Order: sequence, then structure tokens, then C-alpha cells
Amino acid sequence: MSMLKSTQYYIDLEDKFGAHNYHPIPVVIEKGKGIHVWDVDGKQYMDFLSAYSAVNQGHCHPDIIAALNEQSQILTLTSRAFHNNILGEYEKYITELFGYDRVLPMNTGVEGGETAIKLARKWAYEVKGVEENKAEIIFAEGNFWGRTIAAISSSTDSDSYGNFGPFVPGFSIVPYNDLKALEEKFQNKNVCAFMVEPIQGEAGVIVPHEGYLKGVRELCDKYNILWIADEVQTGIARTGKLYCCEHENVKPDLLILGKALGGGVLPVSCVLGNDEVMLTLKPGQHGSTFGGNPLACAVALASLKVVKNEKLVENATKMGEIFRANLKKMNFDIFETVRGKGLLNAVVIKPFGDHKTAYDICIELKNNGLLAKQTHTHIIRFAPPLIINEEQIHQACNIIEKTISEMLKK
Ligand code: IF1
Repeated sequence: MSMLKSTQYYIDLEDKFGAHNYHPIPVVIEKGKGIHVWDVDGKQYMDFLSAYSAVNQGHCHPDIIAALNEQSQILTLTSRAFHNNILGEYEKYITELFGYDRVLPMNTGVEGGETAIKLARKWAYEVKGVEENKAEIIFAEGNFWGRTIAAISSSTDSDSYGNFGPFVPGFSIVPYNDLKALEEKFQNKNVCAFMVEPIQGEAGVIVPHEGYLKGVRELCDKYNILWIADEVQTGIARTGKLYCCEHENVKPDLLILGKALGGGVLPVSCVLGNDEVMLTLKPGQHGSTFGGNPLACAVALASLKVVKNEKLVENATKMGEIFRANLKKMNFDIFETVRGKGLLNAVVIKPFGDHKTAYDICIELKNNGLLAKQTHTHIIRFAPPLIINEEQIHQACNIIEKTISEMLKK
């Protein structure tokens, strides 16, 4: 009889043999299906993190798994040294779906960001005419786009950049959601791009004022500066649009996608753009061993088709409205703010009890069968798979209400 291994057994293994670069919620998941995951003791949870919005289609979606299984037994990797019969079909599909001339396929979200920055610099020197090695890229305060040296060089969060210097030059910071400050930054003729999330995820689901995205588009046009939208977290129907910039009917010059593009199965990312920028990269000037591999392309195609076939854009909008309305109806004094778009939502919590934090609430939510994660001391992000139905939304809200009520009684 195989020894039943406890939650603590697995946590101890990670503690003993793994780097300590995370502090997970103390749950050990062994199965996922749809919006649910199960721990090693067979307890079921509603997943309200979706692997930070990488599992928009739900865990182990049958269509995505089928695509994975089929392609994995035919051809998985050729490298880009040779063509294959999947990449072109995928490139056609995704460029037509998002309305761009071309796509550059990568793997992780941060590689998408790095690729976009290289494209912007190349365009700066070879099209805009910026003096060599003088190109400036602007990022927003509170940005988060990954863990590479370039990504943390643009970070304003000391947890991200602390003791990792020296940093990449040519980056500067502007307050988020501030068009006046952005225009001031754009007076510098060496500025070639502004990279920004249309809703800041890690910063705590910060939704800019209506008109911000339109204003960014107008300022970038006025000063001949590329707008790079980091939609690794907000893209692929998460906010109730195929990608978040669509809320204001504006298109960025470079659109970075990741996470749910891989359907929660494989790391798949990309940068979408038009010829003027995309064709500045010549053969041999950028790439990746796994970028655009047949297996990833087959999975990404299936992931995008699930979004369309199951109307996840519409569902994210509808379920998100119900979720935010239910949270507001709870009328908890400790709920300072409820905010978000589609199914990317967050609650800002006022400190309560003996210095209870968002983490303490996440622990109690876990005990009551809902998994969520705080982004900062007092903010909880709620981001379930976009396949969630109305009954499950109400069930989740009941868990949240019950949990907070019980904590307030203590
Ligand atoms: C971690 C945070 C979220 C992202 C945006 C690019 C990337 C991410 C908007 C890079 C990645 C992940 C990274 C992961 C946890 C998670 C995260 F908490 F770190 F900040 F979602 F908010 N742009 N976010 O959110 O994509 O290279 O990871 O594929 O590093 O802990 P990646």
C-alpha cells in the first residue's frame, strides 16, 4: 500500500531541496479540472488565482489537452533553423485574430517584454533616427513584467530590484495613469517607447481612469513614440475583451501576450506588431530555441479557439459584473475598495483585528475552499478561470462573505 503522503511531507520536501524564492499558501495541489483544484488530501478548492491569469480556459481543458496529446506524438520541436507545418498556420491565425501584420513567438511573458524592448530600440535607431545607444524607454511606476535583469531594471518595487544591480540603462519611470507627466517625459527626443499594462496586475489591479489608454495612444502618435502594451496578464479575455486596450478602442504598436496564450499548459508568449517595427529585426538578430515550436503553436491555437468557442470574453464581462456587485453588497467596512474589469478583480482591505492582513484572509479562504493570493499586504486579487458560471460565482461570494464574517467575529 503506497504511503499516503501528507501536505506537510510535500511542503518539507520543497523547503529542504528547493530555492526559497516563494512563500506559497500552505496547500499542496495534486489535481486540477475546470475551475477546481484538489489537494493531496482530496479536498476541493475553487481556484481564484488561475496561476496569475494563465489558466483562463480552466485547468486541463479537454480541447487544449487533446491538442497537446496529438501534436506531442507527431512533432514537438524543430528549432527555427528549419520550417515546420504548424508555425505559419498559427502566425496567420493569431495576427488575423488580433489585427496585426506580424507576430514574433517566444515562450515566457518576460521574454515577450524583452523582445518588445529590443524591437523598440531597433526601430528607434533604424527608423526614428535616435542616436545610437541613446534610446530611452519609459515605464510606469508599479509596473511588473517579470524577473529578468531588464525587467527588474524598470521596477519600482525593491523586492524585485533589491541587490540585483547594476541595472540596464535607458529606462525611466513615469507615474501610472498620469497623462500630463507622460507628456513631460515625451519631450525627450530620445524616448522611443512607453511600455505599460492597461490594468496593473501585480500593483494590485490598478484600473486607470477612462480615457487614459486613449490619451497614451494620442501622445505616442504626437511624439512618434511606440506604445508597448504588456497584456501578459490582462490579455486573452481576462478583462472582458480579447485584450484590455479594446476597452478604449485603441491599438498599441506592440502587443505582448503570454500566460493564457498557452492555455495553462505550456509557456507561450508573443509580440504582435506591424511591418514598420517588426521588420526591423533581420535574420539572426533575435530568437529562441523553443520560440514558436510546433507543440506550443498547436496548444496556443487550441487555447485561442476555446476563448472564441466558449465565449470567454462575454462570460468574463458578465461574471465579473456579478462578482463585483456581490462583493459591494456585502458592505464590509474593511473592504476599502472593490475594483477590476471582467474577471480581473481585487479587494483592498483595511487593517482589522490584531493587524490581520490580506494573507490571513487568504489562509481562511483556503480553509473554506477558495484559493486566492494577496498581491500586497492589504490587497487580494480574485481571478478565477473565465469558464466560471453564475452559480459558482455566487458560491465563491458566499465563501468570501462567510470567511470575512467569521474573522470579524474573532
Ligand atoms: C512571479 C507577480 C503576477 C506579468 C505581466 C509579464 C509577466 C508577468 C503583467 C512575466 C508575470 C507572474 C510572475 C510570477 C507571479 C506573477 C505575478 F506576482 F509576479 F507579479 F501575475 F502579478 N507581464 N507575472 O504579470 O511573465 O515571465 O512570468 O511568464 O514571478 O512570481 P512570465
